[in-house]
Amino acid sequence: MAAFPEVEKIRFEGPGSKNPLAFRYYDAAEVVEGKPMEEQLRFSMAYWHTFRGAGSDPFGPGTMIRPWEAPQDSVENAIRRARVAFEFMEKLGVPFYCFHDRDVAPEGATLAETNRNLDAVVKVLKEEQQRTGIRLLWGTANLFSNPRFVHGAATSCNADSFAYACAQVKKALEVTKELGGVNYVFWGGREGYQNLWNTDMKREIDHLARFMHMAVDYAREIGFTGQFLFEPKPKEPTKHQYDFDSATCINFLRAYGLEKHVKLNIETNHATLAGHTVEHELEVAGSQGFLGSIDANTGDLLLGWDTDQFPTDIYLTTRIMHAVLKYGGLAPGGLNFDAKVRRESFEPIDLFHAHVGGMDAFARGLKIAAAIRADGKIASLLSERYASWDGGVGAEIEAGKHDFKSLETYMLQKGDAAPNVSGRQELIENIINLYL
Ligand code: XUL
Ligand code: CO
Repeated sequence: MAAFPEVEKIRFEGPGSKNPLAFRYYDAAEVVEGKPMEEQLRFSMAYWHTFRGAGSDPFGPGTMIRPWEAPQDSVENAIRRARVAFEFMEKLGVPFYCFHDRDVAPEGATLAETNRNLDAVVKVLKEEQQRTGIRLLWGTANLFSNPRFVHGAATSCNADSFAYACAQVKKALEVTKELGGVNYVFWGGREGYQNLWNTDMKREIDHLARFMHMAVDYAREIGFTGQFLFEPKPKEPTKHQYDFDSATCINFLRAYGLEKHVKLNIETNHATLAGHTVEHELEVAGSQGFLGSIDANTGDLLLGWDTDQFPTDIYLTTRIMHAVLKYGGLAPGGLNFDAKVRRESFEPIDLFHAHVGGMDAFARGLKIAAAIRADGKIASLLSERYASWDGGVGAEIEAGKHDFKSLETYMLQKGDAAPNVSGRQELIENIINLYL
């Protein structure tokens, strides 16, 4: 029986459509910068928010109406939920999904039983993937919900929690491979600290590197060829997460010899919690060759936590897609909606409204970013700004032909630096608004 009988397959109806269950801008087949939108955007649904998010917050329990859920979770319930998830994704027309191991199947009394539960649901996920053609963008392990990870997992003071985490990631990698996952994500969960007096930071970070090396080694051993991704987040749940931002993560990967194996999965709301914009984080990653994938969402200006809202701001999606196009696309990464409907939006249909809005906002952002690039006004203002490096002393410095002494001689002869020209920020902002 269908879980969403009132919803037909969501179709592209164009900007004039008033149908809330239609795309106005996302036309999967429309070619933008040489590729169909479907390939440029690589949308993914996050299983944890859309199919496990109950709507609880620190002040009250869940509110979501989900008729397919039994009061008590079980493998049978998880299998029914998996079928509903695929009905949802099929109707939405989203080509990928992502999950944590514990999103899709319940924990058992022992690790062995938990693994058996997971296998039973993975069988169904595989069947549904084959039936629909929907693919796994990435798998990951939940190393933060169970109380055994109260002090963290890979950075726990308890060696047994570390060992459990390794066993869990081993299984999650096997399952991700089994389902043809094209990436595998590490998000820190509780890898961080609340209090430095009880924390051996150096030892914990060394352990995190050991853990990631073991994952890379095991992936090679089983022939998993997906891309590893590390997801920066500065705080929440711990006061100070070790994977703070792009720059911190890149430094960690390079310091521990992981830079050839791991790229970054950048999330908008995590960037803003770090006091950055998401385009800053994308630029830091992209310019250093670490741009892997995006967790698409947004925070709230007036709320200081990870609200994980669906992105509907066209200016935001334009800036993100401009960075994505600049760095040659996201594949094998994608745009994963790590976003949840509000606690007050508790009906199943709200899940469709949320995703349709997010997909349309990104399709629009893609088209606007492509128009900005095609027009070239912003690009020429940028290259004019650096013109002094294209010839003369600038080009000589870049070519390594100078040192402090020769530059002193140059400046002593010249007397003073050439005058600066305006940065034209307001003009640039006005030009951007012409495309929106
Ligand atoms: C938490 C978060 C996670 C990761 C996957 O803030 O973003 O859902 O994306 O573990
Ligand atoms: Co995320």
